[in-house]
Amino acid sequence: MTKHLTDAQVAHFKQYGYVFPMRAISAQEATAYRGVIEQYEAASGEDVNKTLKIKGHLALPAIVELARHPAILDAVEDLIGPDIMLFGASIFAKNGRDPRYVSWHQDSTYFGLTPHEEVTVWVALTPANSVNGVLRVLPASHSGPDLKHVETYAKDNMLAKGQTLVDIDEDLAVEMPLQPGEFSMHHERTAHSSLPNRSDDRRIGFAFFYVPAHVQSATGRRRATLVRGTDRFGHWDADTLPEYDCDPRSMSELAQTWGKYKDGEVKQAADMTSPR
Ligand SMILES: O=C(O)CCC(=O)C(=O)O
Repeated sequence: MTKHLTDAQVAHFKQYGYVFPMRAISAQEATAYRGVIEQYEAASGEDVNKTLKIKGHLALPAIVELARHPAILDAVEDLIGPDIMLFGASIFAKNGRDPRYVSWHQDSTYFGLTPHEEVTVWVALTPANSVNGVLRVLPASHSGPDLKHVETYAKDNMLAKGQTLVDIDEDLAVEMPLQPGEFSMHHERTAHSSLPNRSDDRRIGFAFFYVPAHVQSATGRRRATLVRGTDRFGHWDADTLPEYDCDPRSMSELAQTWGKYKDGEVKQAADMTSPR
């Protein structure tokens, strides 16, 4: 018995490595989350794409709450089972008329997890569509190995290293349009990307990275948060969750983790991992 996804959606995810659209929260709630983020952004004076990355949930209790939303966790449970760790969270916010894009990439090459069972939930806080740079996937790309990425560090690429898969057949790409409050899910090996925002308003999504508790870091001990079930494995130290907005204890952990990721300490783990 599944909790949120239909059997057909579970089968689709297994075969193609993605599924959408599912609803987490109402459109009004999504707009309220957008407000929380934009307030944080105004107060910090910095582009959220530079701050709320990899452990973005550590800045704001509201984001931890969204990551723990029962509708989202029910769908995650349908794919990876009842013992769920939140390994990370990143915002992808494009401004109106923003030339920035996300190149084709697989998260598995950079997350350093073993085995490869991570599932990303991308929650839309604004509409996401063909005009404003919707998330796109390459169906069934999750069923192969980790592929070679070229690190371009290209100016308008929103990825820290401009990591890019070569030889992608764009004609095979599937867009995952969402309304505010809806979410999509993709496997960590599913190749994905997005184009610039050609609309006047922002396109904002928060990506949450979940693993079953038996998945471990292939790059030394790291931190995560048990969001559902029981951790019988103890592979992860606990995140320092924020008790209030910008709690300095969790902000310093966020900055440290994002810095390590950006600066390359979390390396490709493909050689150390099992195929799926
Ligand atoms: O939101 C985007 O444009 C890209 C998202 C992404 O790369 C991810 O969710 O892993």
